[in-house]
Amino acid sequence: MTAGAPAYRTCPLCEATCGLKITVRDGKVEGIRGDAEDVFSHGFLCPKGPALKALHEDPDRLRTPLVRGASGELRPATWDEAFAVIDRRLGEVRAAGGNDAVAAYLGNPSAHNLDAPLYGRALLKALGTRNVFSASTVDQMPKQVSAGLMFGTMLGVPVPDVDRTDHLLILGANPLASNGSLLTAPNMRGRLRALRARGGKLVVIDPRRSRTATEADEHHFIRPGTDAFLLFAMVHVLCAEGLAAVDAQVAAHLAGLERIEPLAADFEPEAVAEACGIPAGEIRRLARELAGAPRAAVYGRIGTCTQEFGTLASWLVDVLNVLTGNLDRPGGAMFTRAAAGAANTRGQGGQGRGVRLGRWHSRVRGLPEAYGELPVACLAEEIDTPGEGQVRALITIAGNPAISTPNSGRLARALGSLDFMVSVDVYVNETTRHADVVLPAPSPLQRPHYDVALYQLAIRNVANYSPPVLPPDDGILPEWRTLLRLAGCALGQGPDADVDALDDLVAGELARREAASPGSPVEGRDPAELVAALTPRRGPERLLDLMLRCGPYGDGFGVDPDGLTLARLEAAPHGIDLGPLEPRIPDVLRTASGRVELAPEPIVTDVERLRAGLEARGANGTGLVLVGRRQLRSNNSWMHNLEPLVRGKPRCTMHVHPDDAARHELSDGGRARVSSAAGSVEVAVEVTDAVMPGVVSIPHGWGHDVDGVRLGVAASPEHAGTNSNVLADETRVEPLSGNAILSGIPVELSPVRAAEPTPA
Ligand SMILES: Nc1nc2c(c(=O)[nH]1)N[C@H]1C(S)=C(S)[C@@H](COP(=O)(O)OP(=O)(O)OC[C@H]3O[C@@H](n4cnc5c(=O)[nH]c(N)nc54)[C@H](O)[C@@H]3O)O[C@H]1N2
Ligand SMILES: Nc1nc2c(c(=O)[nH]1)N[C@H]1C(S)=C(S)[C@@H](COP(=O)(O)OP(=O)(O)OC[C@H]3O[C@@H](n4cnc5c(=O)[nH]c(N)nc54)[C@H](O)[C@@H]3O)O[C@H]1N2
Ligand code: SF4
Ligand SMILES: [Mo]
Repeated sequence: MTAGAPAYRTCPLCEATCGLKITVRDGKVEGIRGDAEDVFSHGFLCPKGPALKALHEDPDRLRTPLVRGASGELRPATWDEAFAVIDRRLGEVRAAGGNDAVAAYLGNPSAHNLDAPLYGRALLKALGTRNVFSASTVDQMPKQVSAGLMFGTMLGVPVPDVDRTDHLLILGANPLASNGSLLTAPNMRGRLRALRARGGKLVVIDPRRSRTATEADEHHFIRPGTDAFLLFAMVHVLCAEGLAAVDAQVAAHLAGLERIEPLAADFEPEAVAEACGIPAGEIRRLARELAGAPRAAVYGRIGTCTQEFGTLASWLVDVLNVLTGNLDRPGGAMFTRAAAGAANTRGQGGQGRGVRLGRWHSRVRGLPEAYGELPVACLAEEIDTPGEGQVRALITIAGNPAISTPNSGRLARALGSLDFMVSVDVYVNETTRHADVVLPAPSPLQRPHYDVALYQLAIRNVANYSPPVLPPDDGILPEWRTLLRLAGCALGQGPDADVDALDDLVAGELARREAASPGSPVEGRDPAELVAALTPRRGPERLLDLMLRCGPYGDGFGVDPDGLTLARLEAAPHGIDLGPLEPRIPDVLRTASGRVELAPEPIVTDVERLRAGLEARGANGTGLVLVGRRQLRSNNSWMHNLEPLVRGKPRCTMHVHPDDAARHELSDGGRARVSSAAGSVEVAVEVTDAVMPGVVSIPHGWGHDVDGVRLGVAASPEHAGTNSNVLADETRVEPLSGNAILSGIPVELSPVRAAEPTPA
């Protein structure tokens, strides 16, 4: 029996980046606990962290490539066989339909590892397709659009300084279940309790009394999709009562302030109260208390994004942060200064190019691109609508769009009709069952880790690198090699391109960009010399070392010998704390004006739609609507095959308020039929007053009992659940961001009576 020293690893499953302490004996994981010495999480973890063991050992987790055989079955194959098929069939599709005939979809876990962010870009570039989709347009794209327009970069999103604030207003987020989003902060429960213990106030706005709401000083139910009305009314109060007090440093770099008051004019609390379901007096008090708190932050997340006015609501969150003097000051909403990967960490007087949206449009519906991708709500129609530019092949990477995107029924049919599909994934699930080739990715314990994306949104500046805990399974390729080999096919280099040579190109390109970047510590240096200095590293570690060394804390390849390198992170298994957030305006800004754009034109224009929406509410804002919810032991669509997480009472239930249950003759523990414009499902009913009247809630990510999946646990009748995105209407997107509207879907309910005995 050999038990090595414990291994330390950052959990890659959500945005909280908890440190794990993993004991391994004889090559097997013995136990996973929170790492008490982790500089950021201090031992905190949730039940999903230890489930990495079950994930690693899951017999259904893929360990070899699969190729669809003549009989139509996916069967094990060698990598060479798999790539030979990919090279030939992708080549055929592109020869017949051009580059745009191949679409790509990147799912959520690709933001949680090193490989996809660093090498996915190389693959997309090689594919040269405009049909790039991701989970971002069923998630945070509205915030990225509002932040991009206001501050100039897509990840320049202010995060609430939770540890120092006196007043936190949360809308549409439930960090006690989700562990935070666009807010990297392990142990949010502890942090929120500390906020209250020091005399601070926590206010939650949510159509459900969420776990976070039960911990708050104050919770207000809000009618789904009406956050922009509420927030505008608060802006109105601040302006009308002379409570706006912009911070002096921010005021010196601010444009558009004078446009805010007139824009808010129509949204007085009395005008929006009924639509929101929050009395006008309460709205006034919320605004006054926010303005009166010494340090306060407004934070909105997915409930404020996946809705009709997502970009407006996301923008108004930061308008309130500006007007109350809380943007960019300790205890307010601040910008992280990440150690690696952020485009805006060096001072350039704040000037930049800003963001350009809508550089191209989707073929069928003409929806605009944002940050190089099209709304995933268009994916099905791009596949099933004939004509030039029709998508005939799809590559999915770490994504399950068949469950996570709107109108799953139509998308499933579309996926089934493709000429060719490749998936890089760890399971055969609702999406990858349609693939002709499935390429496995290693388990998280078999790969190195650094949260390039999430550390850009952390409430402290931190850096933590984890080496692999276990050696790879025999013959499995690291994901970055798979992505580069796919790129090789797309580049016409055949099925076994020289991956190391491609990797050298990627590293060379990154070094070239750094050397050409004004203000970089390596500005003007020879890129080849920089890459040579990273020897013998390659792959993601080489790129990470390069980014760290050129980053704001880096050694600059000799400029600051005490600066950060990957080697220093390797010597610090519990991570390195780089300190609390500090004010960063103007240096963080990358708008063309070099200012915070408080009233960006596309957003101002959209206010007219909001006014119309308010008028329309009066007439028809009273029907039943559907929202989602997240659960601590679940992670989107893909961790339901792990027995330790799904055991216990069924989680995929519809929450219905007792009044609505009575009206629709639904009973707790019974079943209901739920119908919308897009489809209809049957779901288990849970009657609870934790959801407001007029609203029902079904968690997304379920509905695993479909043909062809290989999910022994998840697909079983007791765990399969219901796919709520059958109900989401893919034709409804938020116009500025193209984000799908998943919250506030009009539905109708009816009881499902116990099955009548079927006649023999
Ligand atoms: N109605 C409704 N729909 C929603 C949401 C909602 O709130 N309501 N939320 C939306 C949000 S926020 C998101 S982010 C999306 C998520 O949408 P997706 O990203 O499409 O779905 P996930 O469930 O995260 O699926 C992740 C996939 O990656 C695979 N996987 C896991 N680890 C790895 C790995 O290391 N490498 C590779 N290659 N594959 C891996 C899993 O097997 C799974 O197939 O869903 C969205 N859909
Ligand atoms: N355990 C667990 N953790 C996760 C995930 C998971 O699936 N499970 N997914 C991860 C991902 S991909 C993401 S993006 C994050 C998301 O993290 P969060 O944004 O915290 O997501 P939720 O927990 O779904 O909380 C959203 C809340 O918005 C409310 N809501 C719905 N509609 C509206 C509305 O119109 N207005 C307002 N004010 N509220 C509304 C819902 O009732 C819900 O309580 O979580 C991440 N963490
Ligand atoms: S909260 Fe849970 S899932 Fe998220 S990083 Fe921590 S242990 Fe992992
Ligand atoms: Mo997400």
